[in-house]
Amino acid sequence: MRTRDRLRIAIQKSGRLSGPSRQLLAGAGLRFGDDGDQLFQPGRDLPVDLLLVRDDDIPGLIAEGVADLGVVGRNVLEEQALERMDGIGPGPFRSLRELGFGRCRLSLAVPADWDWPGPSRLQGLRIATSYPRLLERWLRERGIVARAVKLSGSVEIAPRLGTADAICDLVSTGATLAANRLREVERVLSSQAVLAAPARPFGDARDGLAAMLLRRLAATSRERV
Ligand code: PRT
Ligand code: ZN
Repeated sequence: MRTRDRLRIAIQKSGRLSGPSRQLLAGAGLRFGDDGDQLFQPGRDLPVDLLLVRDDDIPGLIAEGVADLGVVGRNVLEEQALERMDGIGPGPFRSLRELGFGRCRLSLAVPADWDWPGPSRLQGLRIATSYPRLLERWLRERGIVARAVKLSGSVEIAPRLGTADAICDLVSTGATLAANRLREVERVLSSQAVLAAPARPFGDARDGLAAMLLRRLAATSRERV
């Protein structure tokens, strides 16, 4: 593998995580030059550069070595780790630190007028989700055979459209579920933004830079207490 002496951190370009991710890095004393580039911003004082991308692309960029670290929801990181795993051996990513923002949960929800005797109610049904691997693992652990129907957006309208019976989607306030007459019944994953890294150390100057960043993040979170 090619050695590098600069650390590249990927964050979401625009969305729920982008503001808090920028604040986090600014709080750790990192400043980036904005030379009009929409994707790449070089570090001003330290050899730490920024990549601005879609959140879903972050695990793949880390796996391919294009980015070294990333700020991404545990929901996205774990789903893509399962996608890349062969069932044996360790996963491709490590989560270095929980970041305390982007909190949400991946939950199962059913039409509000259903009885809920428990997870077995899902047996044989179709469940719409953007997170089929996390859902399938949860179902498998409970011995339930159901079909995950992968949708990339508007998951909450699937039961009304008749494309699925239930959904498994991210929830924060619960307002979206209520507006779609759905009831949250089971939690599949608790999530928040994490600092993600490859499973193995870099073996060059990037390890020291990542350790410095972690020390600074620990110091700023202590100051906030
Ligand atoms: O363009 P890009 O792909 O980068 O962005 P995106 O649209 O895929 O992501 P974005 O910005 O919506 O979310 C980024 C990350 O924020 C997610 O991967 C989660 O880790 C985290 N997060 C936290 C959430 C929510 N809270 C959340 N509430 N992501 C999505 N939602 C959605 C949810 O899917 C549902 O549609 O908000 C709706 C539910 O919200 P409530 O408050 O009505 O329950
Ligand atoms: Zn996304």
